[in-house]
Amino acid sequence: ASLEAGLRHALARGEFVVHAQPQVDAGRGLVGAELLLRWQPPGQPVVSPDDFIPLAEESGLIVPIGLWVLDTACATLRRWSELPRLRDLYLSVNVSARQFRQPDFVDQVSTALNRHGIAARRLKLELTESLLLDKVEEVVFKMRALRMLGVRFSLDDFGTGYASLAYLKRFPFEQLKIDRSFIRDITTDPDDAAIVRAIIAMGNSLRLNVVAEGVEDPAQHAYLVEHGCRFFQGYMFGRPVPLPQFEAALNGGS
Ligand code: G
Ligand code: G
Ligand code: MN
Ligand code: NA
Repeated sequence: ASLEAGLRHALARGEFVVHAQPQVDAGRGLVGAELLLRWQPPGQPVVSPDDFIPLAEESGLIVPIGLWVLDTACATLRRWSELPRLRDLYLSVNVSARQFRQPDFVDQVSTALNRHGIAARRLKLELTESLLLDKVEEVVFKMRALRMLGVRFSLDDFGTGYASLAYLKRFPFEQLKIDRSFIRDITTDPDDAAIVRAIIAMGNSLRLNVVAEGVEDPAQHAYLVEHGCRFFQGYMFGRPVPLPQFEAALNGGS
């Protein structure tokens, strides 16, 4: 009960913050960043999204929280558009099923884009497989409407759900993220390595940008590059850090 009460007031009190983690291209270097939400109740330890997103989903609070994240992403992109080292990057935002299922979700996204006057192609929305299993027509319809605006989609945590790659063809994704549970032991576990090679090969043949998540060391990176993976996210390239720190690190050199 206290967690829900705290969460209920957190938005009004400005207790949410976002961290940013880089995404890199094997050839071009930094191409974008994922925004990761954190809750910082005053005088208490920071709360991880794993510990409050489920409750936020259940209670419906994910809708206003998700709107805040979306607006924060668009405000950030607006600020970045003035900064030479940051203006070509995209921002990726995690979208919960409950948020995406709101009847006015498309409007919510286009309102946030317009409010800050940013190019829709800078915004990427990360969806998870579970969303794709129900009311497929409705999901495809909304994704197409947002694609037409220029917004791009990423399939997060791929491999942990039930969606097959063949099934994926039905949805207009631009990017696919291999779940980090498959990447962790890639250099020692032949089964994980085989799964990852298969995802990369099929992702590439479906012309999806394949991102490996949770890349922590050069051996994992080398293996992934060797097997045709072009995009990476993980501690090896940068941990999630508070947005001001992310911006300062990049802008310092310009
Ligand atoms: O940073 P990590 O511990 O940062 O994130 C844990 C989980 O929380 C991930 O599965 C991530 O997708 C999810 N998450 C992080 N930020 C958000 C957010 O803004 N909205 C939603 N719905 N999930 C998020
Ligand atoms: O949205 P998603 O479920 O992909 O959330 C990404 C999660 O992975 C976040 O909790 C983020 O902090 C975490 N993460 C990102 N890079 C690494 C990494 O290299 N190693 C580990 N263990 N976790 C990572
Ligand atoms: Mn994600
Ligand atoms: Na993920």
